[in-house]
Order: sequence, then structure tokens, then C-alpha cells
Amino acid sequence: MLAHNVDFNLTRVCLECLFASSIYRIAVGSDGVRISMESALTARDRVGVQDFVLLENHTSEAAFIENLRKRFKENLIYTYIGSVLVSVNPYKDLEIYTKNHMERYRGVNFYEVSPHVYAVSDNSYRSMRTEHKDQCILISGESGAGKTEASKKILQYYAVTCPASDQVETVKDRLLQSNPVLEAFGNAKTLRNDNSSRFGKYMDIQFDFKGAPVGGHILNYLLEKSRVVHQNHGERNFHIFYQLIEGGEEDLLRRLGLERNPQQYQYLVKGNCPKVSSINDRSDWKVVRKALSVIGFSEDEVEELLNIIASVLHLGNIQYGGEDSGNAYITTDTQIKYLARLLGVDGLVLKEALTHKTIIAKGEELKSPLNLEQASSARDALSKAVYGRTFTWLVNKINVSLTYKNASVIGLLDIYGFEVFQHNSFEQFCINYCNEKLQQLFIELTLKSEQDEYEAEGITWEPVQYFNNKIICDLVEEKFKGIISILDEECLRPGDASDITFLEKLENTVGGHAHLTTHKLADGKTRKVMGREEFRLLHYAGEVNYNVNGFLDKNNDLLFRNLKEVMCMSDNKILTQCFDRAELKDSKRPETAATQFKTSLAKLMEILMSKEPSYVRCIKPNDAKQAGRFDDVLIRHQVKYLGLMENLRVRRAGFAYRRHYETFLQRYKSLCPETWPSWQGKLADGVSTLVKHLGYKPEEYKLGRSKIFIRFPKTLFATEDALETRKHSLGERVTYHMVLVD
Ligand code: AOV
Ligand code: MG
Repeated sequence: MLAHNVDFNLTRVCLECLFASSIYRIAVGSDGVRISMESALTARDRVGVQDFVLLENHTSEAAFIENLRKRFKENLIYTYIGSVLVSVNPYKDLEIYTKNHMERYRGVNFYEVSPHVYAVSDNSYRSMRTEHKDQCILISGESGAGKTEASKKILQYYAVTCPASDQVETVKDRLLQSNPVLEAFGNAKTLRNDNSSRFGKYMDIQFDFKGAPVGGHILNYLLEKSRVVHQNHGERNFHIFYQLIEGGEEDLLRRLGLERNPQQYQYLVKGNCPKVSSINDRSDWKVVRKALSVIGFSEDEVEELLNIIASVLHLGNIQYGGEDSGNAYITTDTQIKYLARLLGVDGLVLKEALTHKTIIAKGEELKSPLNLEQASSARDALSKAVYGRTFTWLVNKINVSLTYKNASVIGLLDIYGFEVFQHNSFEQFCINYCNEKLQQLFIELTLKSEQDEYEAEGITWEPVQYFNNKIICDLVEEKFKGIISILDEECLRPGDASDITFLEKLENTVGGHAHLTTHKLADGKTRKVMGREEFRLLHYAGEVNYNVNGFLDKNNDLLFRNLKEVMCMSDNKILTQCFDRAELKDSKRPETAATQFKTSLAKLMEILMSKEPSYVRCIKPNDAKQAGRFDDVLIRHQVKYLGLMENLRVRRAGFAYRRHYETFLQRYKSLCPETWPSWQGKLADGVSTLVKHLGYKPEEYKLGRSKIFIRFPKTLFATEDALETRKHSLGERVTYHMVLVD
């Protein structure tokens, strides 16, 4: 039987609805409801099922992949596992993000419309509004899988569908425009992704009591600063450099002393990849310039910002010669002239600082000349520090423009995905560690907590086996014997500490660990396919060999004191905020990069744990960044390491919904004369009375210690429908709602 309850004001809504084992194609028009029922079996054969829970053979990985493939072929890139959204990158523009699509998902229950990132967005929004609980949407997947695109779609959804006012419009614009700005400064072309996020981003979108987006706050994580001074073959520096050079007006470039040719700049030639076919630097420049003014950057601030960007390019072109004594001197005076002007510093002081170092020992300042190698790395350290701190300044500036207090929050996490290259360094180590932590959170929150909750609620549960990656997180972050601790120890050790001694220490301390290997076996034989400078981690997502070269330097992330002093003297107002004199007085050694990252990730985990999570699990269909290609091997690998099969098993074994008695009773009490207007007894008894009155069958639900567990979505649908009908009869607004009942 088909029951419907439709708001006919919608001119044309086309839904793909699937329930139990049938697919109905439903078109709702002003002329009524048209239902074309493709034979259920044929349709299912063609487009697969929209929730993996409905797969007949739900334990088969082959069936899982086949379902993904069918849907991908039909351009159906979204599929659920319960409430988790699986998304496959289509690598082409699909017409599924229009305003009409957004309207379709607005205020509609999760399972009533076809899977979409808008459904997840709307669901989080409604939970925030009705249950008054802060939400977060965690987007994960490997590099190029579509995380950043998904996060942008979510933000656009809120910007379009949430209530508006003049003040809100400004905030919406700023929230949206923060994306092109942060991408220009924080994204770059890598071998994996032409627009790869090289920083982690957690953004809170803040909503007022009317549900309007009124503010936001961004936390940024570990920008890959090394990219400023070096890029691997086929990769680029951050987009902003090319945008400025390609798009900047003639007089601007003249003022900055820049030529319209990226090949002129040492920091832009390392990857031998100035142009990318999928990127238009010139038009992107215009977008970024406009975005900066929408966010509220003054013309002066933009000028100072661009002075800094140009300075980095000039710094990269500083060349050194070596005296007989081995001491370095600067051979390129033009650069110093530009730098002095753009950074607002004394050229001679800067020159001196780029060839000498000062350290404070026993209260006295000691100055010594640098050799060629030291001088080049001091210059690069300055470029990285200037760029990195300016990036943080940029984020703070955006935050100030979005400030709002006392709001409900939906957090969006879009962080760099797991990545493996031919050559993996400290950056990949940090990025993959971060993904390891997120996977751990996913396990904690979905798989483990699901089982734990059943146990806590006294409901029988058949345990599901899953791989818990905590062992790898511990290997990286444990105090004293984790990899980061060992690395820090070497960074702090005076004397002969080097990348190689770090590697040796790893071998001695954690060499026997199941997830770590080095070229040395216990018996001293050399392992094949591993370099002598590498260690291999067996991550949840696969094996990665890390080359230890540069680990100590990158972790130390030191900038000589005299370079800091020069920056503190700068006239550039952004730099004066980035380089604080107080830092010079502080004799404490700053925390290492890895430890700072570890601490910031631990805080992030706390933030995420305090919110109600939703998940988008992104899958990359092929390595060629091509539309229409579904690479079985690659996809199977991702399904495996994302733990999707385990996720499905847990979901299938358990109950689809659970609600605290209080929340459940509060929402539905009006449907039962005995619980309306209020229930005086125990909450559990109230819920029991209510569901009996609603005709729930014993197999459809279970009552735990503090919550009701509902096995099938359709049971809750029917109850929601009853609530809507009641509201309708009382003349309250009826939101668009359709229920299909067997
Ligand atoms: P990522 O964020 O997951 O990688 P992106 O979101 O940047 O990956 O996606 C990579 C590219 O795939 C985009 O630039 C688009 O060309 C394409 N793409 C992704 N999602 C869609 C979509 N829904 N529709 C059309 N094209 C899409 V990384 O930041 O590298 O981990 O660090
Ligand atoms: Mg990204």
C-alpha cells in the first residue's frame, strides 16, 4: 500500500525513493502524483540500492563494490550506510547541486529522499534546532576523494536554505568567500589532487535562535610550509603565487618588482609545473581579490598582504656566494632592495641577518657567520616562517570578521587526506598521523560506541570484529616511546643528533613493533624495497615508507634570533602582528612542530567528541582524476581501510534509531492521550505506554536503560507522519513530507 502526505505547492519534485525491497520513481506535480513503478527488480539491478543496509548479501565486499559501481555508472555518487554518507568523486560537474535540489532536501527526513550531502547537512541542521545539540560533520577520505568539495557544498546549502536578513547576508557572504581565500593561500597542485588542501581546517558555523547563520570560526592545522621553498616534480607552490603573477595588474606587479613569469622565481620552478590545465590562475586571482574585500580586508591590508607574498618570491631569488673562508655573502642586491621596501625593514640589517646567526649563551649575544648551506636554509626558514605566520594571520582576520557569541554550532572538518607518494617526508608523516586519529575517532564514535552503548543500555549485542587502529596512534604519539617523542628527544639532544641517529633510535626503541619496520631486520639483513634512510609504517590505510631526511629540521622549525629581530622591526602591519617582540624575550625553547600538531589534534578530538557527529566518507574512483573511470582495485582498497564493511555489519546488526526517553517523549507525547500534555511517572514507562499506543510491534523496538532503540527507519517514519498529520489537523505548518508504507 502506498500512503502519501504531500505538500502540493511544490511544483515539481522528483524523488527516487526506496523502501524495503522496492524502488518507486515518484513525480509530484501540480497535476497530482505520478508514480511510475519500474519493476522493482529491474530498477534495483540498474541503480543498486541507496542504503547498503538493504543489500541482500550485506557481508559480501564484492556486492558492496558492485552496488557502488552500478550507482556510479548512473551518476548516483551518494549511497548510505545507515546515516553515514558514502560519496564517490565523479570528477565531472553533475546537475545535482542546484537551488531546486537544495529545496528538495530542506526539512525532509533523511530516508525519504535519495542520498545526498544536502540530506546530511539538513539532518544536522534539524538535529541542532530540535535537539539543541551542537553538531559536527566529519568528512574523510584520501587525497582527491572530494572532501573539500563536499564541505563547500554543505556551506552553500546552509547559505541558501537558512533564514536570512541583511546582517545574515553579510555573514553568509563572508563564510562562503573565506573558501577561495584560504584555498589560494593554503591549497596547491599535488600529484594526487590539482587543488589539494595543504592545511587542516575545522570550521564552526554559528546559528542564532532563529536558525540563521550569524557567524563562524575557523581553526587551522599545520600548514605544509615546506612547500613554500620546495615542490616535488609535477607539483606547485601555493596557488596565490601563480594567481598574483598571472592575474596581478601591470602597475601592481611593477610596484612589487615582479615579472609576469613564474619561471623567474626559484620557489616556483622546483616542480617544473607552472601551469595546470584544470586551473585558471588569472580568473582565480579576480575571485580572490573580490573575496578579500567581501571579507572586509581594507585596501591597505591587501597591499601589505601582497607585499609579503612578493617578498617571499624575492627571498627565494636571493643567491649566495662563498668566500674563501667558507662564509656566505649575498650576490643579489636588487632582491635586498625590494625586500627592504616591501617588508619595511633596513636592507643592511636584513642582509646581515641573512648571512649571520646570533644566539644567546649565558646571557650574552654571540654572532657568527653562516656558510653557504646554513645561509640558504636560514633564508628558507625565514620564507617559511613569514608565509606560515601570514597564513595564520589571515585565518585570524577572517575569524574576526565572522565573530559571534552564544550560538548553536555545526562544525565542518575538512582536513588533508591520507597520502602516499614515491617520496614521503615529515609532512606526509603528520598528515597520515592526522588521518589515523580521525579514523580512530570514527571507530570510537561509530563502531565501538555502538557496541558499548548496547552494553550500557543492557541490550544484547552480537560482537562485530573490527580493526582498531589505536595501536598505530599509540605508536606515533605515546609519551616517551612514541615516534614523536623519540623525534623530539633527538631534536633536543645536543651533539651528534641527526636524522640517521633518529632512525637508529626508532629501530632500538620500537623496532619490534608490528606496524613499524626499517631496512634492518632483527638479524641485521637488509630488507628489499626499503631505503637505508627510511622507516615504514603500516597505517590503517596501507604501508607508507617515510624518508627521515629533514625530519629533525622540519620538526625543530627554527628561525635564527636575528631574523626574528628583523621581522619585529618591520613596518608591515601584518608582520608586526606575526612577529611579536615578546617572543624574543622568551628564552624557553618553542615546542616542536610535531608536538604542537599532536596537541592541536588532541584538542580537535575533544571538540569533535563534544558534538553530535555525522559522517561523509569520500572515495576516489581512479588515480587519473578522470570522469567515468571506476578502478576496482583502488576502490576496494578504500572500502577496506575506511572500514565500510565493518560499519555496515554493525549497522545491520543493530537498530537504526535510538533516542533518549526524554527527547522521544517530548517529541511524540501529543500522539497518545495518556502521555499528553505531560507524563507524570517514570520516563521509560511513558515511552512504553506511548509506543504501545502507536502500535509498535515487539520486534520493532527495545527499551534500554535510558533510551528507546528502534530497529527500522519505517517505524519512526510512521510516527513522524502521525505527528505531521496531527499538526496539520491543528492548522500548524506542514512541512513537505512523504511516507511510503508497505
Ligand atoms: P580532497 O579535498 O578530498 O583532497 P577535493 O575535494 O579537492 O579533494 O576534490 C578533488 C577534485 O575532484 C576537485 O577539484 C573536483 O575537480 C573533483 N570533485 C570532487 N568532488 C566533486 C563533486 N562532488 N562533483 C564534481 N567534481 C568533484 V586533499 O585536499 O588533496 O586530501 O588534501
Ligand atoms: Mg581538500
